[in-house]
Amino acid sequence: MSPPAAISPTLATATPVAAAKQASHDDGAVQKHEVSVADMHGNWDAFRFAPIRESQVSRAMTRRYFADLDAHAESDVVIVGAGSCGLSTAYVLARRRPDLRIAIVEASVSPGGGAWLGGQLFSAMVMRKPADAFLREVGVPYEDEGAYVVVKHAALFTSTLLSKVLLMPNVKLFNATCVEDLITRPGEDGDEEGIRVAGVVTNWTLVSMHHDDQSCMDPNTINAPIVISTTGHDGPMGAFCVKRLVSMQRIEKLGGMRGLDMNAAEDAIVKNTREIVPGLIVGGMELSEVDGANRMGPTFGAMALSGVKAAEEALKVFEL
Ligand code: 48N
Repeated sequence: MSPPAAISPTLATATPVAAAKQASHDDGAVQKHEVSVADMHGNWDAFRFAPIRESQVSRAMTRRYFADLDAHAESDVVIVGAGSCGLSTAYVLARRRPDLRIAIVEASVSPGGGAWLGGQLFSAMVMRKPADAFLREVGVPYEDEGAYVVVKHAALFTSTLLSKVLLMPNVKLFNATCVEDLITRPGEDGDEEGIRVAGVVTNWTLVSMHHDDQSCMDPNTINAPIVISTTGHDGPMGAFCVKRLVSMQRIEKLGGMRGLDMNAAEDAIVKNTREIVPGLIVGGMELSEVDGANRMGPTFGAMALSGVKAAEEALKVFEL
């Protein structure tokens, strides 16, 4: 049985409001008039959406997703974790090098990590100067308090940054997707100890969470010469890549995040954002787990500027 002809909605089958609003011009050709919300006011009785077939929706989603998955199977950079540091990294990298193909792999359905609230469920977000420079670059409004600035809601920072990153044509966010291992290659002259990182191993997060209670569910991969890991401090998913380096004995042990000291913590994390092993750059709070840096608590300037630094470390590789 031949599949039903796909219904291609035309303006004629669109809402009568739209049809009625078709403008015409001198040569009699019908010019499509985009329906405005105002056109709908008072016309709800006649309101109808353009008809669609469910398969059109399915294909609209799957064609795009699998085209992205195919394109990003070979990426220039993979950023693991779309928290404030990972998103800041992506923003800087994608703007500086629009030719680079950047994949962001985020385990949660909702990117943004810990940056949707300022601290202890309070909404305002504090950033110490000079991180206000990053806010101005991204276009996030803030209140200037002298040595620090306050974004009235952390979600304003995260949603603005996220929307800018998602609009960049060379960036693809794979959310609800977990990095569950690293692709590695022998180090210089075949040194198995000195492995370099060459990409990531991924799976749907819901799958990664159930490896122990389901039969084997093998992963997928993304090859990339540079991986930037910003998976946050230790937790169920946090500090993933550096913990994996320890479990594969590529680094001896983790320093473990120290107690809260805002001044010490933020300077250290920005200054020490770096390539931990060839092919793997670590930034944000994941770095505190490597170096034993202090935590800074509810201030986010170091996350943004660690992202700036991580992007610059990656650019060094591509500008060699
Ligand atoms: O927000 P986080 O946890 O990490 P950062 O480093 O971007 O920002 C840290 C910041 O929110 C703080 O912790 C603040 C400053 N507090 C400090 C303090 O003293 O308490 O984002 C990490 C993201 C999350 O969205 C995770 O879901 C994701 O990484 N993630 C992963 N994504 C993919 N694969 C994984 N294996 C993985 N692990 C974590």
